[in-house]
Amino acid sequence: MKRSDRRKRRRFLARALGLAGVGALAGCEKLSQTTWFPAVLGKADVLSEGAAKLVRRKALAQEFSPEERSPTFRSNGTADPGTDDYQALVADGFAGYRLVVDGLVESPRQWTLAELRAMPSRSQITRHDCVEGWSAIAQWQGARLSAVLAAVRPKPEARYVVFHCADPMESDGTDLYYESIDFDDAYHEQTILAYELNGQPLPVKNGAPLRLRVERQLGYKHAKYVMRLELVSSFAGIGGGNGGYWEDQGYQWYAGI
Ligand SMILES: Nc1nc2c(c(=O)[nH]1)N[C@H]1C(S)=C(S)[C@@H](COP(=O)(O)O)O[C@H]1N2
Ligand SMILES: [Mo]
Repeated sequence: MKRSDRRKRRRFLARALGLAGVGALAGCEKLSQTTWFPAVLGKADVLSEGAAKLVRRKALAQEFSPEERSPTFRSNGTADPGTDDYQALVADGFAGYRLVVDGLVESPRQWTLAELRAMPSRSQITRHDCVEGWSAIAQWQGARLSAVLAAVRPKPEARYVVFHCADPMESDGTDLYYESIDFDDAYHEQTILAYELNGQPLPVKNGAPLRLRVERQLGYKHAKYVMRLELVSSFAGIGGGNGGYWEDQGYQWYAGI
């Protein structure tokens, strides 16, 4: 191939890649004999890998039928936050509960449980997988996190949603459990702030009155006793700085199943 032809070919290939991705290469012959082809193909692989990852992040977790539900759904980690503030909430049936949503948002606000129940909702029967080696299938109903976020209007620099919980992890009442997810998961179809388990108000042992369900990830990401959502651009200054209580002990931040 003459050098000018090669240049033309390269321009063609660049355009084809830009428009149609790596599929556009199928009709080109003897491309692998050129020295520049492997480099371009390498880049195309990175591009399509990125696209595939996006598709995977949007994919739904498996859902089950009512008959497939586990006979019981156990509790793990905190089974009762046990603080005076939490006891007071339980005592009046969570009438005094407010979900606070603030941080990098245009209009911070609070929701009562009744207001959350009036938000766009979703019900789903999914399998919960804990790293400690147990799984259970249950039905969850809750407000779509996407609807809650739309109401507060995230600022452009917001990248993560941090879930601040009511339960202290130290006996002196400090080190509250917390977790975080990115916007791919926050806007995922199955990501809800659940207030019902198997058709009943969420029991205290499972995170009453509100817990996160983020079905594409492992159990420890599903924050229970959620009191506040904080939108942030980084985890610096929150807990140990790794985006979650267990992450601060060395667990992976992205715990995909
Ligand atoms: N606030 C809070 N959220 C939490 C935990 C916890 O101890 N505190 N434990 C996590 C872990 S490891 C798991 S497996 C699930 C357990 O949920 P369950 O108690 O409803 O079974 O909650 C997760 N969310
Ligand atoms: Mo877990």
